[in-house]
Amino acid sequence: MEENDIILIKLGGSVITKKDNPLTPNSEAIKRIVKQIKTLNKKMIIVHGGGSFGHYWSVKYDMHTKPEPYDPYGIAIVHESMIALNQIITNIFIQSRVNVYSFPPMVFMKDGKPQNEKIYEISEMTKHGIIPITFGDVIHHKYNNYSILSGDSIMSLIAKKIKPKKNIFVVNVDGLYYNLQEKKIIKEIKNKDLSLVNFKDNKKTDVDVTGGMKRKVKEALSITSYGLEVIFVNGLKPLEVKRAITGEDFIGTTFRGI
Ligand code: IP8
Repeated sequence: MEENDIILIKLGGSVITKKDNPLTPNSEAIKRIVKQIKTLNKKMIIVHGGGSFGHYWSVKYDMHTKPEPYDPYGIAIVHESMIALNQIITNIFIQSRVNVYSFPPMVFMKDGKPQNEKIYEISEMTKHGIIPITFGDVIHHKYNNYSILSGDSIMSLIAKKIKPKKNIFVVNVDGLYYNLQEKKIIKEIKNKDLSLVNFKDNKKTDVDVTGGMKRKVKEALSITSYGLEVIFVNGLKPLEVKRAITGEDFIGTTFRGI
């Protein structure tokens, strides 16, 4: 498939929820982003993360990205919390007359593998004014196994199939830093060589079961390997998000397609 004029956007959990407060959305941040998205007339697919909803329960019930027969109550409550967060987000979009259509990843995943026809079908919806929205979630695999599927992984598996021309990770920092002390942003990355980035001080937090910034960079690099562009931009600065989408100058990191 040729590169597609769809823009794929991941709204990070640390932007759309208050990560330090369990089960608390950051409704103001969501509203500000939606307000910017509304001004654009673009084909989009949106993915969102779990933040203090899905991650909160995943940690409590010791659930991870590895398929295993987890506690059924944990499976139920993680999924329910993601549906609840998704409903808060979709309501904000729809109240602003941005017509999102929501579905959990089980719609396009089977036994841990993406279902191509479903992903194409979802991309077709963008042609007629609908913005499909999905989210990181707990998914079923065969033999009673379940796993946490990160929204970041969803980004790369959708990107692989439909080749969106831009793949934007909306995060709670200004981009990818060389290191966390100086907070100097890397403006552009043109190859897979990230030896300049110091991930050691980028500790995995105890509230994130899917791997935080390191996982995002891994997925970003896999998306660039399909020849596609990836952007990291700060969702707490919604004007920058808009600029990143429209192609104006913006503060953030661009990973060029390789
Ligand atoms: O925040 C994880 O999605 P992510 C979703 O995109 C759950 O890693 C259920 C923890």
